[in-house]
Amino acid sequence: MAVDYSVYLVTDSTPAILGDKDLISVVEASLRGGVTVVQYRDKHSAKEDAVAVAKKLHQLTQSHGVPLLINDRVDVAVEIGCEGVHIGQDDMEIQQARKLLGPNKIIGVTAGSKEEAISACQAGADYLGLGTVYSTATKKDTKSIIGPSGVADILAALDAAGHSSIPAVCIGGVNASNASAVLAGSASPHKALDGLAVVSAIIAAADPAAASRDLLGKVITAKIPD
Ligand code: TZP
Ligand code: MG
Repeated sequence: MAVDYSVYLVTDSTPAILGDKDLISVVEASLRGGVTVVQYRDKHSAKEDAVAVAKKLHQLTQSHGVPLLINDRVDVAVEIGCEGVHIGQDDMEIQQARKLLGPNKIIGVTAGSKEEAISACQAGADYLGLGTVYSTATKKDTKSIIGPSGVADILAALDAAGHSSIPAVCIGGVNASNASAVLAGSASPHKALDGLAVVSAIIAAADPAAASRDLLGKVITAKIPD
């Protein structure tokens, strides 16, 4: 499956970010605005509640032809049959997730260093989430803040190690105001980012459809060769 990683929405249902809005409506609006991947990230709900939300999200994403990935919870992804998972360095081993999901599902992995990025590629990751780019109130336990230049260093190392074809997005404090600078500043000579992953820039936005459209426009502009 060819996936467009241009604008990758990661969900958050905590009141500080979602406010009093409804997550399903916000995701629906973001899909209308053009997000290209949705990751359901929910650290708190019991499995049956997470499965119920994930099923609703999957109906929506399927109707827009967009993949739905589940953060951490491989069991939820297996149960609802969505397109894959996103796992961090402290979550399930990539090989174990692959065994549970099968060969055709998407496994994304967070990497904050060259070593983590290359070893995720070697273990069979389908794409990488690089970061944390900027410190963010959305995730306070981030290990390292690497900035766009840190992302560029990882992309260059991936290219040098023969992994130039792995898709990569970056995450952490990215929004419409810094999107163009992040995309430009994180590009290495032979490998650029495929897209931007955001939580609050869309979930906390007053108009999530407009926020998604705005980000997509910036990514498309950055991808047009000079
Ligand atoms: N992983 C690294 S930073 C982050 C995650 C899930 C949160 C990013 O949130 P925001 O609101 O886009 O800064
Ligand atoms: Mg995780």
